[in-house]
Amino acid sequence: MNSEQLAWKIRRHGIEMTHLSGGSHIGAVLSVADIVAVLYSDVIKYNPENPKWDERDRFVFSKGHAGAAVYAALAESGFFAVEELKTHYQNGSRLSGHVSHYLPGIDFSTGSLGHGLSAAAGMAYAAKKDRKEHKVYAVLGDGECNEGSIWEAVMFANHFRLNNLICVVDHNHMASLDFNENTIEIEDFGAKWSAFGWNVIEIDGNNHDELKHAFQEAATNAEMPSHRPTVIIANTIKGYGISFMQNDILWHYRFPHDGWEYDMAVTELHEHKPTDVEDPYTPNGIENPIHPQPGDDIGNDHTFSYTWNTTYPEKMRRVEATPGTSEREHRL
Ligand SMILES: Cc1ncc(C[n+]2csc(CCOP(=O)(O)OP(=O)(O)O)c2C)c(N)n1
Repeated sequence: MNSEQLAWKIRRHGIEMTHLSGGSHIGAVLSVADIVAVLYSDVIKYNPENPKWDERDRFVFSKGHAGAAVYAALAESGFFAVEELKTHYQNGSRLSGHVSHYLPGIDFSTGSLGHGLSAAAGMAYAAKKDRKEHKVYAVLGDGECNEGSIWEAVMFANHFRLNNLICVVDHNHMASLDFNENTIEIEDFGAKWSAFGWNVIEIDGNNHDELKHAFQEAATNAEMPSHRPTVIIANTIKGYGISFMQNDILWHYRFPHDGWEYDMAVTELHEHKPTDVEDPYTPNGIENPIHPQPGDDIGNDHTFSYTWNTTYPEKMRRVEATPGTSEREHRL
């Protein structure tokens, strides 16, 4: 399966898994789907027959709340039956809401944000000590980078010159309740990583060509004498692929409900289905989809504030500061 096909599958499974379970984080699954798809189709060395294979690349999915994306990639890569995806979030399921290492193919349980990069850095350090060739990949959320522990790990990785560590930040500019810039300001994000000694590559994280080039560049960097760890800042859109979920914070926690929400999500996915991909749930899409009615809550901005939004024109991104008030004070 190529990366575009896998990304579509991840999105389709994500819609079904959150729909069936009433589970959260579909927006986060959709933004990271392309990153995870490219990793599993083109980048990470793994063996589903032998998940603990010593030479495998290690993978830490630090934004563990979007676990559905990884579960879908693992099932589609042969680690367990695709049918099991339907158990996501159910009592007794191995597919817990947040990523669990009880599942074959998962190296580290996550969900409590801020810990994944420390674990990944430790794995990369151990690989160096043991003179192992494998690499360690970590995927973080940008809101997650509010956690101080991230920056300890960033310094540790630079100090020990862990160029076998490749971190991808899903930079969708949103956290759980609002845009990052209205929560904790993180820009100039790339400059921060660079100041901490990392090799920084900034790309469109929903573009597979750019992702593949970035991973190649990171692999080349792993051979370089400079020994700097690499971060790929992957600019993405939260909710990417479903028009009414894009850049709307509502879909951090809301799941696609019965009716127009589920029908429209599946219908939109089918409009962009790559060839030779089968939908295991609704093979021909939705026959008579329910459409949103005029009074339905669609296309509204559900963030707590709207001083910054990638889709807003420049002049609307900041509330006009009144004389004598700094922009930051005004935002508060
Ligand atoms: C330590 C910790 N605090 C709070 C949460 C609750 N929480 C879950 S997702 C989330 C937002 C994460 O934002 P980001 O890292 O940008 O990921 P995104 O969903 O945008 O991909 C928060 C605060 C958590 N899981 N762990």
